[in-house]
Amino acid sequence: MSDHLIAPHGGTLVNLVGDADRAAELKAAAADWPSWDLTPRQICDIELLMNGAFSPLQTFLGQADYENVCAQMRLADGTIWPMPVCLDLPEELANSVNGQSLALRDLEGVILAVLHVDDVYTPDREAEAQQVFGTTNPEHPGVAHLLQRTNPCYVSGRLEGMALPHHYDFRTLRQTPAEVRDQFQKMGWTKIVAFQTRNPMHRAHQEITLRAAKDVGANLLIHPVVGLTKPGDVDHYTRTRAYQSLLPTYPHNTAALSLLNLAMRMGGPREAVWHAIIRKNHGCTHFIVGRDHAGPADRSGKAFYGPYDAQELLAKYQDEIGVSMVPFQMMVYVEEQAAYVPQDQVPEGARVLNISGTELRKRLNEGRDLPEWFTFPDIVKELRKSYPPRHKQGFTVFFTGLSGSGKSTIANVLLVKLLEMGGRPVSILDGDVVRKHLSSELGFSKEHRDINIRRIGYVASEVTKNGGIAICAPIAPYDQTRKDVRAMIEEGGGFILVHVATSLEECEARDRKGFYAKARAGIIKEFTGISDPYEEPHDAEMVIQTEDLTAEEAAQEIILHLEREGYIGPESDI
Ligand code: PPS
Repeated sequence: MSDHLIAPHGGTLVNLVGDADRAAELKAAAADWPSWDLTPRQICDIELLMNGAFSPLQTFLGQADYENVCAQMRLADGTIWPMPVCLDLPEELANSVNGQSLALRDLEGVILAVLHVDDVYTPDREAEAQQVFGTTNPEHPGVAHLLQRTNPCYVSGRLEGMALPHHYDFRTLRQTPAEVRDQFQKMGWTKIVAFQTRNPMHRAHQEITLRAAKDVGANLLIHPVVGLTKPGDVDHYTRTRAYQSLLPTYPHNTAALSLLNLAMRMGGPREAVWHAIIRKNHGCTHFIVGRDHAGPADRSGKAFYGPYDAQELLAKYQDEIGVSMVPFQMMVYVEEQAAYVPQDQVPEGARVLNISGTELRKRLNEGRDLPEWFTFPDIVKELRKSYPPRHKQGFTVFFTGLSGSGKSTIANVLLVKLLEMGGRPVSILDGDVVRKHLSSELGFSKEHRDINIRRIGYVASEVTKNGGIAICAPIAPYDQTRKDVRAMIEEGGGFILVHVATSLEECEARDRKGFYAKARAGIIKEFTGISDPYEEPHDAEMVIQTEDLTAEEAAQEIILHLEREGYIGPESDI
């Protein structure tokens, strides 16, 4: 490691991965030890502990360090450390492994490390949320994770690494801090400004990074987080391809790109201090902090932190940490000057252009133009590949309604009409048919109905994610289950809930399968509408009254709705 590079936090770059002999020894011994399958968050944390990105941490925080970090942003020895990095376990396991060695496995069961546990404690997670995030509001993603998805006990002890988690994507960009430092040394870089991001970069970001590097006379490390970010963020594959396409827009040999497998906490000011320390460990001397750094907002759009809180906090600690902050105002495009300008330097009355993240998504969805002043053509190309306009996205039409309401008939007409149009593949998941194949062992209890609907939702979400059309037609009597399925499918495309609102009287009068008579007679138990509940949806995109419409007319109404919403249209393949 070069003497010319900034020293890591705490003075030494930690490396917890032992040699091959020790790893083999541990692997053999671990066969008899208790083991824990690490969560995705814990896998990110353990990678950064093992490779030294979290130097000087040598393991997950023990109780004394944890309490000090929460209360004072310092480890027990006084070193600045703003974010708890803890191994959370269920109570029973945590208590049973005290004084023992615990094998820590990845999602496939490979042992990554061994923790020799000698510290088990039960944190006050509400207090942690308040101290670290300044709130206990579960709309804050860091708080939600802490209060809803974190196990109740934390454990610590000596951590022995065996292997870093394996990544198969963008392998040349996945460097350890030691490898990043090596690269800087080879290139003769000593002054390096780091840029942290969890979003695609557009012209405003390029302008900020260029200016920052120029202002402090440094080289640039674009250091995006590809571990865990905020739900709803653009996936890291798309972002990384976009960063790669941006790199040639910087002066030759002045900018580098490397990926950081960090699990963000979205902790605003404390997170900014943490980010700066992590970059110091990668050999960076400067760190860019813009507006709203790692700061989330609540459901109403209100930010949890002030726009420049992160800058204020890091300003207080930067000298002690030894990394200089490069603060930036939000950059906006001033039309008359045809240039990006910090928001506080916009001339009076000048016309300012900006495209928000929401507006960007909307334009991508509608296949509308993204102007040259906003971003680069290659980045638009990458975003369009992953976020095609609606008429090229997959979607699910999810029918719900009583038995005999006409769901299957309308679904089958819709299927034929969509097939006639051609283009995207269409799959139908009809209630009766699914129960023959996918759910043949299930009955009609609430538990079984929920499993059935979640299976249908899962298959539909796969079809949708891959650009196809899924038509589902189960009864789906429970509101929460329908909502869960909607959330799952909307991650990868469109979801249109169609309530076939034929009344119980009408369904019973038709009684096409003779089931209602049997249900009344008590021969069929738990029959929806008779002896089992049906929760009417209040969030349906369409309500179909079959008393007034033929199945063909109903299907046509749905086609028109899909057209209005942009899922099918003149330029669409379908
Ligand atoms: S659910 O609640 O969504 O899981 O139901 P679903 O998979 O759509 O299955 C409904 C079909 O099963 C037949 N059937 C019953 N329906 C409701 N309650 C009870 N107890 C019951 N027993 C059998 C019925 O034919 C349903 O088909 P459709 O096409 O809806 O009439």
